[in-house]
Amino acid sequence: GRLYINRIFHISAEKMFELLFTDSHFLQRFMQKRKITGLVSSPWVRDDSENQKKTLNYTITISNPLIGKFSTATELQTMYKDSQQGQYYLIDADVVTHDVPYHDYFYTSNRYCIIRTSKHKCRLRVSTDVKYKKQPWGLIKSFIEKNSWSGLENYFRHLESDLVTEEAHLNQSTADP
Ligand code: YK8
Repeated sequence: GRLYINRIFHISAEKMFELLFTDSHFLQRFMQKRKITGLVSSPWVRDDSENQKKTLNYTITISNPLIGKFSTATELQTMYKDSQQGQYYLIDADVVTHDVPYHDYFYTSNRYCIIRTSKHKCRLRVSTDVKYKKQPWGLIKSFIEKNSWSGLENYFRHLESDLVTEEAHLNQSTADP
């Protein structure tokens, strides 16, 4: 796997969860900028193992002539039961892109960890793994990985920088003179 974000924000853990995992204005704006459209999401539902699950469906814009322009995607988010509101949130988000070549071979698993470090601060860690449902040929595997890592790197770089901007906005009104 790869670690894409690992930093402390001057944002409470609860607020960070709200920004990333609810229908927040931040997420709406971010998706709009990344050209992710048609978002339909289910509410959180508790399953037999006490974890909470939620499904998102959306269309991503790829604009790579070799791959295509768009793909529908399904993201299954699992919030583990060890999560504690305002303290600690552990969420796995498994993303399947349905309309890209070799879509039946792989999916991406993103792990989001939000840890309260003080009343107004949290650490956000996001790590990602490309997972296989069936083993592809070596050449195809490296093709999948090259494209996935570059797409993910780009996505999370933007997410981090937008969070830094959001952090500044959230704190400017409350900052000490
Ligand atoms: C989520 C992983 C792979 C996929 C893409 C597939 C190319 C396949 C190439 C062939 C286009 C928002 C990605 C990056 C699309 C975007 C996905 C996002 C960023 C030739 C093998 C969408 C997080 C996420 C997870 C997986 C990403 C896809 O919140 O390269």
